[in-house]
Amino acid sequence: MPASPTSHAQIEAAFTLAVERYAALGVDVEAALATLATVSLSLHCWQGDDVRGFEQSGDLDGGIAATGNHPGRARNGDELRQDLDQAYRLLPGRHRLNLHAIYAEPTSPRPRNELQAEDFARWLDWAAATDRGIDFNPTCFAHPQAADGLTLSHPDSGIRRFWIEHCQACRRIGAHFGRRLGSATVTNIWVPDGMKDLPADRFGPRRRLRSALDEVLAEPLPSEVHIDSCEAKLFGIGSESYVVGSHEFYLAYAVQRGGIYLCLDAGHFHPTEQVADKISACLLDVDGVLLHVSRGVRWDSDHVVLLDDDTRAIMQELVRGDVLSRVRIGLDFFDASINRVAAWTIGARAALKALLAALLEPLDALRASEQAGDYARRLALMEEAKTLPLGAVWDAWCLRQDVPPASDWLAEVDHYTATVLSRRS
Ligand code: RNT
Ligand code: ZN
Repeated sequence: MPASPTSHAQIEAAFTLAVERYAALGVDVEAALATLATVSLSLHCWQGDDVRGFEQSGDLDGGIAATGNHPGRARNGDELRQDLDQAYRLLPGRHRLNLHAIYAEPTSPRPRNELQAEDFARWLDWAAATDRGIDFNPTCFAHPQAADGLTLSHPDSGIRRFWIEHCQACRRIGAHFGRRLGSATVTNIWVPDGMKDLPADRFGPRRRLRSALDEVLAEPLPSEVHIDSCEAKLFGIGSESYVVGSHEFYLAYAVQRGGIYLCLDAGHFHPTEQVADKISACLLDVDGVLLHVSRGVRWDSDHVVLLDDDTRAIMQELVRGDVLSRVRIGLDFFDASINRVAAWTIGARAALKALLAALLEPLDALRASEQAGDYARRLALMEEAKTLPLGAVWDAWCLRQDVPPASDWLAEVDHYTATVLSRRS
């Protein structure tokens, strides 16, 4: 049964009361909203088509998998942009696009190591027209040259060369996006390289990856238009025993090299490790952090992000540490078993709500309790903060930003599904 739209008068009334509740704890709701307005998520294009891309060069591999067969998948750039436009219309704020190299639209097929900015002209024009920044990713998987599960660390110098050239091309394309859009593109390198079973040599591939990265990053690009990032991982399907680009590998690399961001993906660590705890440790000596906000269920399953403890803890760290300016927030999940536009919307709205919750923490009171050594008060305030009227502020924010509050967005997705998605075979 379709829910009736939420009453705007009720939202306004609840907001007024909520502002008072927060004020009583020393929290300025308007200041929190002003900060929230400055933050852009990078919405990942690959949720729209189950990480397939447009090359048709091979099935998804590299140890990642999109499971499910929900109808309505975007089959080309126009459909994917149309779906993204629909998702963006349901998100308060202005958000970026996170694009992968396999979403190129060249006029005639072009190998990945020869990709050029013009192959993304349609994405660029679309982003410019909607005033969105673009972030970018080389695609070092789903390709015959990655069939062994090794790319930048491959023992064959020809294969290594191919992926070095691909990553170099992607950096130039990323810089072109950043220049054209007036907002620095983060180009994030993730390679799947690893081994299913116990390697005899753990050093060799890491040495090769390290020198391949040095070559990839050799060309200087201005930081106003381009930011480099590297993404570590614990394991993948088929790389259970050894991942060349592990967290320690990239953390050390980022520190010794300088000038690059480290990507922390919420699904890329042992299940009891907390990405939230790593942010302050990394940011002391690394230039910046790119987050891949994701939700692993038992493994790096890339489930749709929710307003759960892990996501909330990550956002709390950004606010408590006052590091929003050195952190880019990307989303990374791909669920093919549910409506894909709804998946984007659920995940992105959850990430924004988590950020809003963090901005609405009674931080002065928490810090004062901590400084006084009153840890019972600190714990009590954190606990009470959980049931403050976050939803009332969120709904009012959605109204102000001219997007549907509460679950009203579902009606728009239903309409879009009936008129657009259900017509795709
Ligand atoms: C894989 C990494 C990587 C990918 C995307 C598609 O485990 O998380 O970020 O999900 O590049
Ligand atoms: Zn990721």
